[in-house]
Amino acid sequence: MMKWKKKTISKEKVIDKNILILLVLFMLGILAAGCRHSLALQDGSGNKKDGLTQENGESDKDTIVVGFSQVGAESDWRSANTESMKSAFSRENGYELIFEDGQQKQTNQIMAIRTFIQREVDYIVLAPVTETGWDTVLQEAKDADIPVIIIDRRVDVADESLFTCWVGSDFELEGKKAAEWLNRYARTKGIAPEDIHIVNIQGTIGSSAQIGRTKALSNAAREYGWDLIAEMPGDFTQAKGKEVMESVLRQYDNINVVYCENDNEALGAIAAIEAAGKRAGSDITNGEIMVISFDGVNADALGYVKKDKITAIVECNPFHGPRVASIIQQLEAGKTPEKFSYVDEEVFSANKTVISLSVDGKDYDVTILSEEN
Ligand code: GZL
Repeated sequence: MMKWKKKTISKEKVIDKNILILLVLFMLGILAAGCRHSLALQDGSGNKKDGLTQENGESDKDTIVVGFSQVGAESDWRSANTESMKSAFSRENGYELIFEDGQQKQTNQIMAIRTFIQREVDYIVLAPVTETGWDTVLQEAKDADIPVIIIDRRVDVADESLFTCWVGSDFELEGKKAAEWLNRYARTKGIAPEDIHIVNIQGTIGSSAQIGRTKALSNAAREYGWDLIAEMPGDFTQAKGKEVMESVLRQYDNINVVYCENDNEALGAIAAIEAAGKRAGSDITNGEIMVISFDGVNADALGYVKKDKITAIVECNPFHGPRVASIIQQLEAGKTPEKFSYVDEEVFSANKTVISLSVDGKDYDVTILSEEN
């Protein structure tokens, strides 16, 4: 039987071999980590890949990929609108949402749309910061055969085939409701039109919401004979609303109505009114300053309505997500959805002087808010 001879290996050789094994293991570890990292980037785990955040992970072939360019995060309305879109276009609902915050700059939104085109998304949804300047990039999306759905504000384009559908509000109607509420209040209280002295704190200049709400007020002021003292941009933000109100209070001592084109501006304006030692409220014949606003999303603003610090809010419905998802499902099924669809909206007040109003031949009930509801 063959004896096994014990083979002795020198100590140096043993150390060399161990170092070699360690080196190979180290290299394998590096390799494995590298792969893991690149897989993470490809599995859409929400890592920033190309400056865009993937909201809900990598898609499989049945997933509908939607690129959404949002205006920004300037107001509570905007946050609610974003939330509505993100919950509608969730992974559970069969979507991969690529979300891009434009930070209220059209250049950012145009860049995002071009990235969506490069990534060959199935649909592009655009909430445009202002109405003009979209023709070129929407033509690029059309050339890439990607349907574009516009939400919220409008786009002013030469060729309306550049977008498939639009979902949003009738902003001029919102303004007409606010103006009609004030008209009925003044008539009921016996306040002469020339004794109504209004400042308009406008939204982002050039946005459909600003254009429509401003137009409605200026037309009503002319029709009813109100004194429209000033119109100044408040950018839909609380800070700017406060700044503008501080400025006009320094310039004018007869302001008795402030028309704020969104709730965040109204909260800022009320802070300025109270800091100036004045009172926000509907009793304008006794020196209060009436605040009228839009949106109805911000809880503080709705709380102010119940306290009559904001006299009336015309609702602007931010919940576009389900409607846009329904449009995409119709398109996926080869159907043709309505080109323009409007969301339903109410008027909120705690002041029972006006419980209904009529605009363009249509009647609208005012929803009376109280501490109970
Ligand atoms: C209206 C929307 C406006 C809101 C503001 O649809 O575009 O922009 O009224 C928001 O609150 O900032």
